Amino acid sequence: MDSESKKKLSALHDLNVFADEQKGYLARLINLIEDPLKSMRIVVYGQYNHGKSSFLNAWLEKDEFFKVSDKRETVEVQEFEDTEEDITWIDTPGLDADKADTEKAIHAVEDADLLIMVHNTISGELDNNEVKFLKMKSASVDKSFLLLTQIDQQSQEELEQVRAKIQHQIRGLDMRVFSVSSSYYEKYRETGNKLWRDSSGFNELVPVIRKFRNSMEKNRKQEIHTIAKNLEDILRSEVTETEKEIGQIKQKKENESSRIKKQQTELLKRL
Ligand SMILES: Nc1nc2c(ncn2[C@@H]2O[C@H](COP(=O)(O)OP(=O)(O)OP(=O)(O)O)[C@@H](O)[C@H]2O)c(=O)[nH]1
Ligand SMILES: [Mg+2]
Repeated sequence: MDSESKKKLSALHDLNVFADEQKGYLARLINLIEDPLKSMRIVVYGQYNHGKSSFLNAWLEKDEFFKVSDKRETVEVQEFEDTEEDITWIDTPGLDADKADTEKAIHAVEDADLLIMVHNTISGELDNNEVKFLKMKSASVDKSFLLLTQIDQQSQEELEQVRAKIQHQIRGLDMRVFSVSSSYYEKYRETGNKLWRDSSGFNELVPVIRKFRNSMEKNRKQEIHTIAKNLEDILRSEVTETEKEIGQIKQKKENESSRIKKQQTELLKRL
């Protein structure tokens, strides 16, 4: 993108026309046009302590690259670039624990090719904010899925019950749901016993991530098109609204000047 076009697009930010969410889409649009070939960005987000960083460490086979603890831990967005797969993985601070943390996570979510919401099944069904987030993010472009974590902490029966409740909560979203245990995957790494890997749920994720990566170029083109169309629609309706207001002001002015003229004629008659 040349600097003139970038200036024009950036200037849209200052128009006061777009709501915060749309400003996020605009930022994404600028990023996509500016650097269309950057590696696929997968953003892992969700509430704190649900297992985001643990999942990333296990998936990337890293020992504590992303810091893990049983309290609120990640407070900054952190990236890892997997150059072999050409994928950048992004860990985010937990949502809803702290306003600044939440904002950082939301900002990271804006520039994602694939969004993975992590939800710990031992906390039961999704809470209202998680549902709101999933609905918001799947409204424009289909690029997110739900990852249920820590399944090793529940019986198969309990897990089925939680899954059924969650499926009900996200009905109509056409969103894929996966269940994993990062602990089982770590056990596979420690022991080399493939049974742990099979129980971890990671196997099912591999083809999904690959598929996303292989269709990234097509997805990005579609995303550019969708965002541009949405923003254009907003701008057009803003123009129509402004034209209407100008028309009303003109009409008011005309009414006022004919009233003044009438008054003048009345006065002149009396002189
Ligand atoms: N049993 C079990 N425990 C897990 C699993 N995944 C994460 N945990 C534990 O859950 C706690 C939170 O894990 P984190 O990975 O730090 O969670 P997070 O979502 O990154 O949390 P924040 O960084 O605070 O947002 C830690 O005590 C982990 O050891 C899992 O698959 N099984
Ligand atoms: Mg973390």
